[in-house]
Formats: sequence, structure tokens, C-alpha cells
Amino acid sequence: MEREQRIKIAVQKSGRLADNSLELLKRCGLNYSRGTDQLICFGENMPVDVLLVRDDDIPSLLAEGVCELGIVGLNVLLEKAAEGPGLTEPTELGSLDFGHCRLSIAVPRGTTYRGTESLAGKRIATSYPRILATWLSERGIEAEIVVLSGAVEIAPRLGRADLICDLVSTGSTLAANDLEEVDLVLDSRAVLVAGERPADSLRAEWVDRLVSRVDGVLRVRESKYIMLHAPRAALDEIRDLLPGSEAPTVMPLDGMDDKVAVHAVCQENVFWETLESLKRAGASSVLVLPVEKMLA
Ligand code: PRT
Ligand code: ZN
Repeated sequence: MEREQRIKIAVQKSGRLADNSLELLKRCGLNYSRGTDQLICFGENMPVDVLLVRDDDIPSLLAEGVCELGIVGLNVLLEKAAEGPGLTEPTELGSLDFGHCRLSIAVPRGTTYRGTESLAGKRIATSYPRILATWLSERGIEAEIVVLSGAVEIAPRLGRADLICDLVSTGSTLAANDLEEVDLVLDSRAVLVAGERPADSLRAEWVDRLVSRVDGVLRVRESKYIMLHAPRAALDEIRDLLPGSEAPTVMPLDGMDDKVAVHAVCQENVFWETLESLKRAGASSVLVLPVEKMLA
């Protein structure tokens, strides 16, 4: 296929989202070879190339039409989206199952915090001024935003701000800097994002195909196929115990009138506790299998 008919997906080159993003694309069936400059990976079995870039550049690459799809933190997407005048804002297609973190307000330990009103008139250091400004104005709070590109957590100690608004995952960076998380501004994770839809129908089709494969990969990661024997009398109870399954298949068992076989796809993980409850309800021969692929 000619180069122009190929689609491009931008992912982080190195950092917290890089490995998971590439692994997700591999699971979608994309085999690629890494170019010598390591900025682009050419898809070998699909007309899809992968651009390896800084995460901060992904929203503008989408807005400018350089790539059709991207994987980026929701925090970066919301902060950077549509920065340039007249550019199409990238659309979020769905949440992925990695890159979880919180954009939170944190205060020096021991500071009294009585809700958002406590932020009025304060100096807040952050690398996310737009998200923070929107959040404050939605709550009618006026505060001074001190924009820093990094090392936000040391701003209060240096006297540059009274408190901070920064990304938190385990909380250990805050603890090490004697800061306390007191309010949530944004619950973030990696998201699949699209730029303007390609006019060319073949390319648009590949965008759709990739999006639907990502969806399929995410579904199967948590899904399990469960098979068991159930007493007919306990069928309703057993059906209710199957986590996230819509319509289990119920089949007769040869030579057994009082029992049936139940097969179901559970869209959630099946824990030991569930199996124990199933057994208590009368289920036997319970098998739980991983799901390899799924297409809705
Ligand atoms: O080079 P490039 O610009 O591409 O990468 P980057 O350094 O800007 O980003 P990177 O790789 O650090 O993060 C990429 C994305 O991962 C972020 O935009 C978030 O969406 C997501 N993410 C998830 C996080 C964290 N968890 C996280 N903990 N991004 C940053 N952090 C930082 C946070 O800023 C703080 O300094 O980790 C520290 C806090 O971590 P804990 O575990 O101590 O709470
Ligand atoms: Zn970055």
C-alpha cells in the first residue's frame, strides 16, 4: 500500500506510557520494525505506522493531522488540546487500562483544608494551568496559578507557592516532600485519541479497525470463559453469581435431568470468592479459561 494511504498512531517514545502503548498495539496484531532513527516504526502486516514522540506533542500532532490516532494521558490531552487557533480538537475514543494517576491538590502537612474555599487567594504551583484554572472557575474560586514545568512538589518549600496541584500515583513523592493530598482535580489514565477522520475511505476503515481491535484487547484482558454444571433448581442463583455476564448458554447434560451445563463469558475477573459462592450454590465441575480474542 502506498505511503499516503497508511495511517499513523502516535505513542510516547519513552516514559510511563511507552511500554504499555506498544504492547497494546502488538496485541492488536500489529507487527512492526523499528526504523534506524527510532522515531517511526513501520507496520509490516497492516498499513499502520507508529510515531514515537514525547507525550506532550501527541495532542498537537493529532490536531495538525500528522497522525490519525494517539495514546496519551487524559491529563496531557485536556491540558494541550486545541492549543493552536483553528485546529480540530482531538477526540477521546476511550480509556485504556494503564497510566492511572490523579491530578490532585496537595498542601504542606498540617495545613488545615476545609474544601475548595480554602484555596481562595492562595498561590498554587502546577504544570497543568488550564485544567486547574477550569476546575477553580467551576467552583468560583480565585487563586494565583504559578506555572512550573517540573519539580512542582518542591515549590512550597522554596516559598514559590502555598500549595501544589500535581500528578500523584502511589503518593510517595508527596510524602517525601511533606505534602498531603487533599482534593481531586482529575482522575486520569491513558486514553486512545483520534484526530480528524481521514477523508479517504480505506484509511478511515483502518482507523476503525484499529479502534475496534483496541476495544477487543481491553475487553478480553479482564474477561474469562466459565463452564460449570448447575442443578436446574439453582440456575437462577448461579446465573446471578456470574460476574458481568449477560446471557449464559444453558445446555442439557446427557443422562442427567436435574443438572445442566452453563457456559458464560464474564466481562470481569473471576475471583476465588466467586467460585466458592458458585460451589455453595450447587455448581460443580467449574472451569475458568482465559479469553484469547473477542470481537463485539
Ligand atoms: O518525555 P515525555 O514528555 O514523553 O514524558 P514525561 O516525563 O512528560 O511523562 P511521564 O512518562 O512521566 O508520564 C507520562 C504520563 O503517565 C503522564 O502524563 C500521566 O498521564 C501518566 N502518569 C501516571 C504519571 C504518573 N502516573 C506519575 N506518577 N505521570 C507522572 N507521574 C509523576 C508525578 O508527576 C510525580 O512527580 O510521578 C510522581 C508521583 O508519583 P508517586 O508514585 O510518587 O505518587
Ligand atoms: Zn511529557
